[in-house]
Parts: sequence; C-alpha cells; structure tokens
Amino acid sequence: TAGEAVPASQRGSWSSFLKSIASFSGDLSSLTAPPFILSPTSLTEFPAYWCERPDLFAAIADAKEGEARHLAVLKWFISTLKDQYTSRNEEMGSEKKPLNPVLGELFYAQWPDKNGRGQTNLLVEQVSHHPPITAYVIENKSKGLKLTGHNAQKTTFSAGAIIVKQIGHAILNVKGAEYLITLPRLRIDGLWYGSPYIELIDTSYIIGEGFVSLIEYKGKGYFSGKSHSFKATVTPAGADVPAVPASGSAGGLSSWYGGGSKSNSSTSLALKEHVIEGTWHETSSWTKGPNKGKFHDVSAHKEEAVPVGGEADKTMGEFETRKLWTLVAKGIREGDFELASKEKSRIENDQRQKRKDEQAAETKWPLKHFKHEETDATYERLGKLAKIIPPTEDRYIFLGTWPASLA
Ligand code: HCR
Repeated sequence: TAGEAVPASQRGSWSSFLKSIASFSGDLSSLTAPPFILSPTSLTEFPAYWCERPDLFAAIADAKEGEARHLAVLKWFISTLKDQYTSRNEEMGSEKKPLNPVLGELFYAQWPDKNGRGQTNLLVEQVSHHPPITAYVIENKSKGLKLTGHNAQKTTFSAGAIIVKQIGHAILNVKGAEYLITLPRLRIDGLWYGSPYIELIDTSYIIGEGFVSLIEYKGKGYFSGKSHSFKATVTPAGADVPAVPASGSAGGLSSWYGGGSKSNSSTSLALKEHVIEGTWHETSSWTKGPNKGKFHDVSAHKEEAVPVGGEADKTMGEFETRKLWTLVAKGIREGDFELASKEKSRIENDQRQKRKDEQAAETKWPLKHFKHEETDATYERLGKLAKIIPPTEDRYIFLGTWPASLA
C-alpha cells in the first residue's frame, strides 16, 4: 500500500514531496524532503564508490596493454556499480536523499598500499552549487592510474519513477593510455511505497585502447528477468583510432591487430567480439566470443569503504565534508531533526551571505583544485568512435596539488 515504509507521522509530508517532484524537473537536490528519507552523507563522498575495490582498480595497470587491459577496465567498472547504486539500500534500508554539497566543499581520502597494490588517493571538490556539480580525481601513482571526472544530474519524473540523467563523464589514464567512461541513466522506483531503490537503464560506454564496450542495462523482465542486469558488448573501435596510447605513437588500429610494431599483446585476441551478461551487483559470464565461463563475481573482491577520519579528526578544514556537516549528520543519525534543520539553515545562510559578498565585491568563489574548460579533447576524440552524444562536454582539469594529508 501507498507509503507503507513511511513513518505514520511523515506520510503527509512524503506525499507532498512526491507531488512536488511529479510537477518538477531539474535540480531535485534543492527540494525539502521528510526526515525519514534523508541521508547523513553528502554527495561529495560519492566519488569514493569508484574505488571501494582498490585491488581491482590496481589490477588494470597490471593487465597487458590493449584488449586485456580494456577488459580489466570493464571488470573494474562493473565492480563499482554495486557500491554506487545499491549500497544505501544495504546500509540504510532504501535509497536516501544525500546532503546537497555547498560550493567549495571538499572530500579527501586514501586507501593505503597493501600487497603491492599501491596507495590510492581521492580528492573531491564541489565545483558548482546550482546546478550541483562534483569534480574528482582518484590516483594510484605507483601504478600509473588516474581517474578524473565530474558529475551532475538532470531529473525528470515519468510513470511514478524519477529518471536521472547523469551529466559528465570520467577519463581514466593508464600509463598514458586514455579511456572515456560515460555514465548510465538511473530510474528511482519504489517511491509510492516510500522505499526508493535504483535500477540502471539505457547504456553507457567505455572507450579506450582501440576497443569499445557498450554496456546495456535492464531491470526485471528484460534479458534475464533479473534486477540489475547488464549486457556488455566489447568490439574493436572503428579504424580511425588516432593514437596508440601506451606507446604514444599514432599507429592506428593496425598496431593492435598485428600490423604494427607494438602488436605483441593483442594479435591473437584481435577482431573478436566479446559479450558478457549477468548482474552488475553479483556475477556475470562470457556469453559470446573466445572466452567461456565466469567473467566476474563482485563479491569475490573485498569492499573497502573509504577510510576517512570523522568529526574527531582535528586536521580537517572547515569545508571538508565530514567537518562541515558534522551536526546535520548527527541530527539525522540520531533522529534529532531540529538540530539537523537548524544546522542546515546555518550552513545555507552562510552560503547565501558568501554569494552576496562576492557579488558586492565583483569576485567569484575560486576553485581550489580544478580549472573549468568548456570542451574536452579526449572526450571528443574517443567519443567519436562510438558516436557518443553530445559530441563534446566540458571538463574540470585537476591542478595537480594534493593536500599534505594525502602525501
Ligand atoms: C540521484 C541521486 C543523486 C545522485 C547520485 C549519483 C548519480 C551521484 C554520482 C555517483 O557516482 C552515483 C550516484 C548514485 C546515487 O544513486 C544518485 C542519487 C540517488 C538519489 C539522489 C537524488 C537526488 C535524491 C532523490 C530523492 C529520493 C531518494 C526520494
């Protein structure tokens, strides 16, 4: 029945919240939602989901360049989806509304070196408030791996569900080879009952080292009838691959297929299509192509939640997310919503004042770690290979300075 997961006292405000999203499209984050659906975590923490299995991230660098490495990127990417899209359900019983980051909010974290996998650093900055845009960089320097990206969302309401189009993309750099990673669309279902959950829909791409992975997402009742299903088709990219990234020379596809001097790694694998099917939160198998059997079992790789200090960490700056939201998060966790809303208003008023002061002084809030550019040459070059739409996107270039705490 309607609202069965909603505490009785909040059913009224849940149904007004639903009405407001039904007649609204754009920036959902600014709508006021009833307390039971609030998460104590800010969206600036979400980029950590890219690396909660640091071993799989590091394994990309250990794979042979070319096709084998492309498949390692695909495997790592699939393994991030469980954490990105189902972890709030597991931890909090349903999807929740994250805290809406303020401009300049920061999140730093580090997964330590273990068993030679190298240390992985994460740096996140909220680079826009309206609309919310989060930029991040994740680097494992000793392995030559760097993931840079940004994220924004456009939401619409359709047939009782929220559809979230993800704006932004990620670029993975592996020892000089570049990969473009685009992001799936989300469908948030279960709203009627007050227990929202995410299903991934449509497609996303991984393009790099002469191969394109097209990943199609389906929920219950499609390919396998199971929730969280996907089908990944990996094919050689069109012949206009402009660079063989690892060597840095413009060798084109021929060097991946035996025509060039650097063909050693992929000659025998060349020109074969792989199809992988399964569920992104559990297991998947090869269903077409030279390989047979299991492709991936997410649970076989230990999840390592991002290790950051809490409010007790005295070294945190005012704008670091866990410091900034300490009392709001405490209020939400402990059911003290008066405290949570008082603190949230204090933060929001402070933001409004900052923007007013900047306007009066004709200045702009300076980004600390990123520089904004309107186009992204890597996105354009690699996106062309799969006719990605839009043909270009903006980007946030990491300025390269890590905080001393991550050294
Ligand atoms: C849509 C969403 C905010 C954005 C979140 C994103 C897309 C952020 C980037 C991460 O890499 C992946 C990710 C995962 C989240 O599932 C997604 C959020 C889910 C809900 C939230 C809405 C703004 C809140 C809607 C309110 C509902 C729960 C009632």
